[in-house]
Amino acid sequence: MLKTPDEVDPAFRADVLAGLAEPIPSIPARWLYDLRGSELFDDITRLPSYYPTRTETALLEAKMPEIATLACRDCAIVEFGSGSSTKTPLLLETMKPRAYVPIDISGEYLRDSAARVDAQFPRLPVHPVEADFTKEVALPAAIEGLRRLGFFPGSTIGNFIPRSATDLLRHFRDILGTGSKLLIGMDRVKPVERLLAAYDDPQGVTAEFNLNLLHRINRELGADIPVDAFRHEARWHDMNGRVEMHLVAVRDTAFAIDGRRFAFAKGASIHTENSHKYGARGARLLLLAGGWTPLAEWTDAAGDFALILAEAQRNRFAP
Ligand code: AVI
Repeated sequence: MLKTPDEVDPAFRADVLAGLAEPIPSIPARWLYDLRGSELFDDITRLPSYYPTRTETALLEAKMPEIATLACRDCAIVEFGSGSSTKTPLLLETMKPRAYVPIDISGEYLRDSAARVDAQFPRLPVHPVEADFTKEVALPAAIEGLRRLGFFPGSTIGNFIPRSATDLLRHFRDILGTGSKLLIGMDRVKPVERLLAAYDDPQGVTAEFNLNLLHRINRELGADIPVDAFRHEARWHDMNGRVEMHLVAVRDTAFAIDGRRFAFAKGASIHTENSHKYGARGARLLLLAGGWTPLAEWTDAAGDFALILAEAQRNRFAP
């Protein structure tokens, strides 16, 4: 559906114009998720080669009684970026929290998922908050006085460069407060072939997800990007420990956005996403740097994915 100029987020336009003019052209990954992008991401989570979602879900199913005992006694669960909230029922069933606070930037998704949780858990108070969790978030007054458990599944933390990931974890600590806990999903480093297969599936769904960004720019910003002049590429950046998504020009090409011209020589790329993978110690160090002390962690038998429970302890400086 074509958006009128008033409906287009000005930050999208600004990020695209600034990002494409950078010496290494890039566009922030959050713009991958318009309605079509979110549908395609949902499809990705069901692909055989995309292991994170099913591994994390199985891990939650298998370990939930133990996680619940350590994580939540009479607590309020605050979910950051609840999206379609598919993993949430597992927590709610076992933890029996006193309240559930889903936070999501998309009001539409939020209302749908809150309604689903309401229907499934009629006695649970649900307080949806429509907000960008990277910015200021006011928690509902109704959960004042309750212990808090933050829930940040899916390895979404991996989509932030470590510096921003640390800022985000500190921000979660500020939102939830000292003494709160955080249950976070983190994808592990593994052989490159498996990582690349997860981000470049033979069905081409991830390619469509990545290329949808160019369609979105054309749709919303009235651009004339020849989408067939680009192809999806997943790359492993060993030094930075991440899978990167790029859109690579397959021929020399040029296009205009808002009257500004951009030229890409064959082989040049637009960097569209990072997905950092952590080893056991790296993951814990990231949490510690963000103000969260790891308490326990769970991984699947193959060690593909980790769920870590951490606590926002009062600051203590040795000795
Ligand atoms: C949302 N996020 C955790 C996904 C990931 O694995 O980094 C996004 C994604 N991009 C391509 N495939 C999945």
